[in-house]
Amino acid sequence: MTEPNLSPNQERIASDIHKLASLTNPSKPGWTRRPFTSWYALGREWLQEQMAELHMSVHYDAASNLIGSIPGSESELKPIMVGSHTDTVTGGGRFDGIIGVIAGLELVRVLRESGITLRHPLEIVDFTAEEPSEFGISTIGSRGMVNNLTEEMLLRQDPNGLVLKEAIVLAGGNPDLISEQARKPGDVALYLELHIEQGPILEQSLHRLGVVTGIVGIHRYRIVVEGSPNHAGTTPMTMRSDALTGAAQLVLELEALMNLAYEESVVGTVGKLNVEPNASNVIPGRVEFDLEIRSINSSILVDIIAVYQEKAKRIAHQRGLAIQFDSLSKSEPIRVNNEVQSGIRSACQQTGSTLDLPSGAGHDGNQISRIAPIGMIFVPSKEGRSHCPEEWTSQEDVALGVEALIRAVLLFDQR
Ligand code: HGY
Ligand code: MN
Ligand code: MN
Ligand code: MN
Repeated sequence: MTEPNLSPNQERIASDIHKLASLTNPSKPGWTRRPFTSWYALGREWLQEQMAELHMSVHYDAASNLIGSIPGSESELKPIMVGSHTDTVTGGGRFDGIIGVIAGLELVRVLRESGITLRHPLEIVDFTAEEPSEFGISTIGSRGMVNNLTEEMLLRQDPNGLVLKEAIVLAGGNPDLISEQARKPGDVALYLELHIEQGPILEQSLHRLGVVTGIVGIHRYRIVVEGSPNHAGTTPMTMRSDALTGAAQLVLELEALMNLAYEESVVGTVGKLNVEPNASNVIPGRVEFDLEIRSINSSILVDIIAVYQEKAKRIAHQRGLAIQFDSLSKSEPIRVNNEVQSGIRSACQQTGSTLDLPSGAGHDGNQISRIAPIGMIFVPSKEGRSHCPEEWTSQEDVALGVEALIRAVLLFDQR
């Protein structure tokens, strides 16, 4: 029997990427579609239309994830789930998350055009708010799908006073049903995600497909440094409790800690910082910043934060500051199980040159791995850039990744 034609349609994929890129906030840099915004709703409306055109049954689950599904020939089997996210960081690119959802649409189109019916039911998911949201939490939809959103998280407010619970309702969910509807271990046969690498390894090693071996855990904290606001001209240097110079020392202390040697790679970043009252002639009285550290080894994350908090206490004492640490969110590192890795590796090797590598980015797979085996395929990022307008992956590489994903779904569907 000749192999059916599994090659995805490059132009169709490119036009889908182009369409979603047009549904972004023009007043922001890059391609910005923040969760729970009108641009996000427009993007999801378009997605729903594509799913409906493919005769998928479309619904929003209790956590407001958008799900398109098609039945399999053996309805008693648990679904294979393919997905990612269509929200972006502010000033983000056109590919992060987006290619994984569009790959799901293209998978359904190729199955239809090749006359293939899977044994397993298939679900294509756009997970809500994978990126760190204004509520300080990332992977909101996939956390909700596996019942990993605490009541405290659901009651958090964004800077405009919107409560996360309300935001989920506005996005099509029903938070009161999250725990009742949550997926449990065994409810999903396998979760697969195609994603850009967002790093330089595939490009530098001249490989076109990546078999993801594991995903880092991310621990995020909000730190508030309280000093005393005062006149910038009349306050002697020896009489200041300057919240910003204290915060600056804390940021550099994190960098120094990250540059020490550990048995596994660790990275740490402060990417968001607010100064109050933020006036050139007032000694800053209060600084609030978000800090995150990432590693594939969770005990390193815990140890480093403990060391860092001790350093922060010393800096606070030396500078006459008060420092408060609040945990924003934690995701645990995960390893992709060997059976899934080998299935993905063989699907990729039938498609293009393949390399095993870990993910330094977090993904919805961190959450879904709590209830199902997960696997990921990477495609190269030009110069390793991501979370910026320069983020780029060629349409040939995207299409190759989609083909590898299609092959992986067919391979696992037969198991
Ligand atoms: O931040 C991350 O790791 C991912 O891009 N959300
Ligand atoms: Mn991202
Ligand atoms: Mn992503
Ligand atoms: Mn190789």
